[in-house]
Amino acid sequence: MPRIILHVDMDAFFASVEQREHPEWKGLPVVVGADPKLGKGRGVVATASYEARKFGIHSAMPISRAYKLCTTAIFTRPNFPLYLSASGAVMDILRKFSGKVEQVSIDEAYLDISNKASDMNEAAKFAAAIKNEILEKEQLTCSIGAASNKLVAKTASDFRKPDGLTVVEPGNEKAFLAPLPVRKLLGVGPKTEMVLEELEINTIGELAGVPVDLLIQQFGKMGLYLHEAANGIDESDLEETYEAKSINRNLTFEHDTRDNTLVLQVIEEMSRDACELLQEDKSTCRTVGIKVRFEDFETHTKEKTLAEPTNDPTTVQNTTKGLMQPFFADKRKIRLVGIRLAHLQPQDNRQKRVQEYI
Ligand code: TTP
Ligand code: MG
Repeated sequence: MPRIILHVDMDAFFASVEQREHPEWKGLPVVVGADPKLGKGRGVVATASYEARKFGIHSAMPISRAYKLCTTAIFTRPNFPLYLSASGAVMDILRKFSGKVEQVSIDEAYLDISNKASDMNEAAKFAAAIKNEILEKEQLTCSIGAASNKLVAKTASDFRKPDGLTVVEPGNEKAFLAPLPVRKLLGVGPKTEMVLEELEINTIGELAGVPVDLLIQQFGKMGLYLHEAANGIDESDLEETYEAKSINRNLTFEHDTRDNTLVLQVIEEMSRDACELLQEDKSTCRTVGIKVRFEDFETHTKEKTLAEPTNDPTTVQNTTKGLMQPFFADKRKIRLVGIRLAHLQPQDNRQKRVQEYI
């Protein structure tokens, strides 16, 4: 039975999160990166919204060049805590869909769904459900590739961006890759591309047709990889990554609400529930945080580092409720609240540390 692997990659990730937080930026060219300082700025573009890409702006481009290409774009500095929080929320969703997940970067992951789908038809439905949930819960789009291995799934997720879904049937791996330029093959950088170009090898299909000996002669061990990859062969398994050491609880209200008592009640319950988990696990947390999303999707997170690690529900409840208070001054209705307990450590850690000093 062929495996079924999905590769999920968020679209223009940092820029899309910024557009979500600033709905008035939706549909406009947004460039996340260094300060352009009216064209005199140093530093580079982290990413650009698809609207900005139409002007030729892309990741790693000098910000001064991006400014020249589109002076009217919205230039904004990166807000990493915000992207990490969005990334965590997306990864939480992916982990609900499959127990076997490999997070590759802040905005991409592989899922092995061999046990969840029996063919690519089912895989496509599964992928569509993931896209739906990420859009509904996080208001973000992603592109997904489905294939019998990681290499082809990753190439497929990039095939129709943004908001794409590309399925490669088992047996079609080689044919799918063949027309693409060699640069699209994972592991082929500008240097390898240049050497291949000199050999008049421009497409992956052409590369697949080169005898393996010749490639080994030219590239050493990498030659064998190039041969297999160009032929759509990749036996590598997922290197499973596990959730960061934190406990997260989120709730989207049935109806956006301005009922502070209800919000506090939810936060109290989530805090108690999370503390029970800590106690069962004989662990404590050092950092307590909350998340609030308003009706327009603007999202805020706030954290507090405690003087002492704890798993005491009252302490955690008082902290989360305290962090929540300033948000009640806002006139907007609340769409979602969440809590996060982080910097988890074993309960007896402190004792151990004390013993070390004796
Ligand atoms: P990518 O997935 O490479 O790019 P992207 O999500 O912005 O766009 P695409 O739709 O093509 O996937 O990278 C994810 C994030 O990593 C990106 O939003 C910003 C950051 N990043 C940088 O900071 N510098 C870089 O050079 C690249 C490539 C990405
Ligand atoms: Mg991406």
